Amino acid sequence: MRVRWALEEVGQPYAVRLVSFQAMKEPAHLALHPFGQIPTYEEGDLALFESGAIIFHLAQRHTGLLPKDGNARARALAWMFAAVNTVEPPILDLVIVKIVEGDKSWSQQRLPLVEGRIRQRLGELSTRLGDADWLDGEFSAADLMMVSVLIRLKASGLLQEFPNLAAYVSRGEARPAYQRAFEAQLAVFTARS
Ligand SMILES: N[C@@H](CCC(=O)N[C@@H](CS)C(=O)NCC(=O)O)C(=O)O
Repeated sequence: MRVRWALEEVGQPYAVRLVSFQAMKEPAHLALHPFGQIPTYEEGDLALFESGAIIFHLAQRHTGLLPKDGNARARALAWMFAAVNTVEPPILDLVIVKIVEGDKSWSQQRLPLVEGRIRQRLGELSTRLGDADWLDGEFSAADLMMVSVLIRLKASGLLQEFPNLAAYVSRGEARPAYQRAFEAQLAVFTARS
C-alpha cells in the first residue's frame, strides 16, 4: 500500500507482481530482497527493497512528495526515518504479541507493556503535530510514511485515544491518491477470494 500510494501521489503508472509466501523465500526473490520480504521495486536496471527507500527514491525522482527547499527535504527525511524507526517498532510489537505470540502464557502480561510504549510514542507525536494538518508544512513523503505506520493501529483503538492523530490518519486516507491505491489493493484480494 505504501508504495502504491506513493506512485499514485506522483502520478506514475505501475504494474504489480504478486509473490506468494513460498516464492518470497526462493532465490529469484531473495536476489531482489535479501530478507525475503515484500515490497520490492524494479525500474529499469534498478532493484530496491525497504518501503522507506522505495518511497524516498520515488519522491526524489518525481515532484509532489518532497519540498524543494534543502532543509525542509532533510526534515522530511528525518520524519520518514522516525516513522519506520521510532514509531513503527512498538506498533509491530503489538502485532507480534497479539497474533504471533498470542498463544503464549505470557502474552497477556506483555500486552500492557507494549501498549504503554505505543501510547508514549503517540503522545509525543500528538503533542508535536498539535492542530497542524501535516508534520511539517505541506503533505510530503514524511506524512505518507507516518500515516501508513499509524494505520496499523486502527483496529486496536489506541489511535482513537489521540483525536488529532486519528484525524491526521483520516486526512491521509481521504487523499485521492490513497483512495486509488486502496481500491487497487482491495481489488487484488477480492479477485482472489
Ligand atoms: N522494513 C520492511 C518491512 C517489510 C515487511 O515486513 N514485509 C512483510 C509484509 S508487509 C513481509 O514480507 N512479511 C513476510 C516475511 O517477513 O516473511 C519494509 O518497510 O519494507
